[in-house]
Amino acid sequence: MLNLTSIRQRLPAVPSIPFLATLSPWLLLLIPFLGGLHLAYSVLKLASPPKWYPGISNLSEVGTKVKEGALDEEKGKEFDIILVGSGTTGCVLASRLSEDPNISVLVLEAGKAGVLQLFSRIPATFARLFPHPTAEWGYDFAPSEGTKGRSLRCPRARMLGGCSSINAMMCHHCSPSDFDEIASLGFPSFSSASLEPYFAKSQSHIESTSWPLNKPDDKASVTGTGPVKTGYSWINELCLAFVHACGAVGMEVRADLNDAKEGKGTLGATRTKTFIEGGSRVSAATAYLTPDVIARPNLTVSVGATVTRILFSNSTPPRATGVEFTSLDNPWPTITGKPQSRTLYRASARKEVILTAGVIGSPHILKVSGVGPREELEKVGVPVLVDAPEVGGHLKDHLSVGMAFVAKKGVSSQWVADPLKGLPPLVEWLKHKTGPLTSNIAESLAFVRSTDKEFAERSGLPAPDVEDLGSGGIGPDIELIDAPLVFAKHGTVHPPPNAGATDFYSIAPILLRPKSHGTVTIVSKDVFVKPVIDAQFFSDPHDVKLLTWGLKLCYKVANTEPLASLLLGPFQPNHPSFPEFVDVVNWSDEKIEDYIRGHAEVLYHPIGTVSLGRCLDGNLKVHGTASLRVCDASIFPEQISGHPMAPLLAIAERFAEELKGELKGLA
Ligand SMILES: Cc1cc2nc3c(=O)[nH]c(=O)nc-3n(C[C@H](O)[C@H](O)[C@H](O)COP(=O)(O)OP(=O)(O)OC[C@H]3O[C@@H](n4cnc5c(N)ncnc54)[C@H](O)[C@@H]3O)c2cc1C
Ligand SMILES: *[C@@H]1O[C@H](CO)[C@@H](O)[C@H](O)[C@H]1NC(C)=O
Ligand SMILES: *[C@@H]1O[C@H](CO)[C@@H](O)[C@H](O)[C@H]1NC(C)=O
Ligand SMILES: *[C@@H]1O[C@H](CO)[C@@H](O)[C@H](O)[C@H]1NC(C)=O
Ligand SMILES: CC(=O)N[C@H]1CO[C@H](CO)[C@@H](O)[C@@H]1O
Repeated sequence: MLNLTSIRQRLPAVPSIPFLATLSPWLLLLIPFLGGLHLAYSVLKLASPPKWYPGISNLSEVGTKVKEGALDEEKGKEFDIILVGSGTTGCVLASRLSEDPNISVLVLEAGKAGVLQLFSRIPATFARLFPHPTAEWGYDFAPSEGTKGRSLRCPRARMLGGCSSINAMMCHHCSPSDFDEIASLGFPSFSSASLEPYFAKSQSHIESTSWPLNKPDDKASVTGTGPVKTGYSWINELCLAFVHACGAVGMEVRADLNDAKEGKGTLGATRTKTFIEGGSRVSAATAYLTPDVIARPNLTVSVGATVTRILFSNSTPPRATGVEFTSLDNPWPTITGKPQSRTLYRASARKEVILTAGVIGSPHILKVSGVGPREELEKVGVPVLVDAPEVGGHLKDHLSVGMAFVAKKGVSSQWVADPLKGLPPLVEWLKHKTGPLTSNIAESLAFVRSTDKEFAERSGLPAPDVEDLGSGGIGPDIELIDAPLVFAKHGTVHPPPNAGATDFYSIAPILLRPKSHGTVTIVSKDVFVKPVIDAQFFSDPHDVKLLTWGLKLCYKVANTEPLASLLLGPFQPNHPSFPEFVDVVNWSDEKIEDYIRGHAEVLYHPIGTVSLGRCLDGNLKVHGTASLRVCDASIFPEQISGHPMAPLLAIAERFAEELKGELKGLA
């Protein structure tokens, strides 16, 4: 028999409210009003950025005012080292070089502090930062024949931390063979063995209780002592199922694809290790430009400072002696409105100018300063200091094209993207830094070699008829990533209300080793006119063929258990505001290739525009110049097989150590 009394006892006591009745009705009305005020106040307080020094924005404090057209010899405020751009590598160099009290460092960053952007701090909202009027540069790739005349977006951050403040926080060391390939070009200090200690110097891993699953002895093994914290935050069951479905298709399920010691390279499937600590993004700026670092007397970090050109001595070879910069808030005034009058400032470098302005910024600044292909510079009236034909060349990016599925009701994270249903997770993140917004969206990943005959046998998917372009003949050429919601058009589209379903899942192949490459070209001597960024996407047929195979592999994984039973079938929205998704079952290869050309987007990993060998020596010095170096993603001579942030942190750590030693010798 049911005992009602004991059930009633287990229920929480009903609060007694009679005292409220004794209050006047006016006071009662005040309660919701005050409650609302309190809620608004707490939300504002929780949403405000951490209170630490955002950088100096009064440029008179960091430079010396000069007239437009002043001679290069006119000096500005002096520092030993000037870093142009405080992005992923710039923050590492600023922090490490200024550890030596004998080295004074000036950092000039065009943007503002990344932590001022709430959507930068919340992991899952990174796609809200592009396009964005102040957080990024607003670049597009030039329309190209290979993409059916489409112009692809090219998000590049403009803030402290650079792209590490807007990226998807995936911590991947790429394939060791990528670095051994660079070493084999005559740059031994870039080998995987010589970089390994610097991965450990830049990162430290937060042990997780939620991963690895089912393999208690397997620890995520790359642990180090560095300021950049890595770990595992949020994973949806769809993305966990993806890892095991990859296993069932014939890939190895591994606890960590970054484990160089295992000697397996980066092949296999795993859960994404992320740059997230305590539920918030870890950027190069939050990790390396901490309040104690910013407080160093020998480090000056300025924000809102756009470098307009490098100053050179009148010697052979030309020596970089400093930079000119300005504080224009709108980076493109000559295009978007009336030209603003510019106040120009100068700072002088006793030792080195180092460009850390990224794949677009670094070649752009070099070119407007007279270091670039002669013909191109002369055409726009830039006096040629060094004829450097390869500067701005060999631009490559990772291309990707997604497919979407309808997922079983209630399993996906689609609801979090809904403006209304997404409010409670936002409040949860603001209050506790937990919940689904701590997801980096691309929650799991896998790397394969399309030309691997044994994999073809295991998976039953015939190998494509393409050249093996994996680095060193052992690296992967296709990566798969997924997301527990619809991710299309850079995360800007949401399923229409009449989509007939509420839950979705996306999966996409990434072309890791593209053959096509292009250029960054200037069309004006003014750094405030955007350069033409033309990657010549799909100009080589290899690339579209391999992505076709990648899409078929995605479909296979999605139709394999344990993922298959969480999905209801392909998603085909048939809605004008929504992209059509590919159908690899019913379409011919020609039709799939045409679809890829019409829908592929970049995965945000451009490289190569001021690369080792072509433009730089092994110490990152720009050929034909003195006291001028480049250290950012432009230096990669070939596309690396994965996500570049972790390798860039390691490369910057190694370079900082080398340069500190060099400068000691000079002193
Ligand atoms: C949306 C997105 C998602 C990504 N996801 C991942 C990921 O999950 N994992 C991963 O490993 N990688 C990811 N990446 C790539 C990775 O973030 C970049 O490769 C890396 O951060 C590039 O670092 P960098 O030092 O070369 O340049 P950046 O970090 O871009 O830094 C360049 C800095 O220079 C500044 N600058 C440029 N020109 C000037 C000037 N004239 N004057 C002053 N300052 C200037 C810029 O404002 C910027 O702050 C992603 C990138 C994007 C955009
Ligand atoms: C900027 O710094 C200069 C030099 O220190 C100072 O004279 C000036 O008043 C400052 N300007 C503002 C707006 O604070
Ligand atoms: C700084 O320079 C001085 C004088 O050259 C030298 O004695 C000292 O050891 C240097 N400090 C460091 C940390 O290198
Ligand atoms: C292939 O076509 C059939 C019949 O129209 C359809 O049911 C199925 O969903 C299609 N396959 C894919 C992958 O879209
Ligand atoms: C190289 C340089 O500028 N060094 C300075 C670093 O800061 C200390 C303390 O303020 C100065 O004494 C050094 O001259």
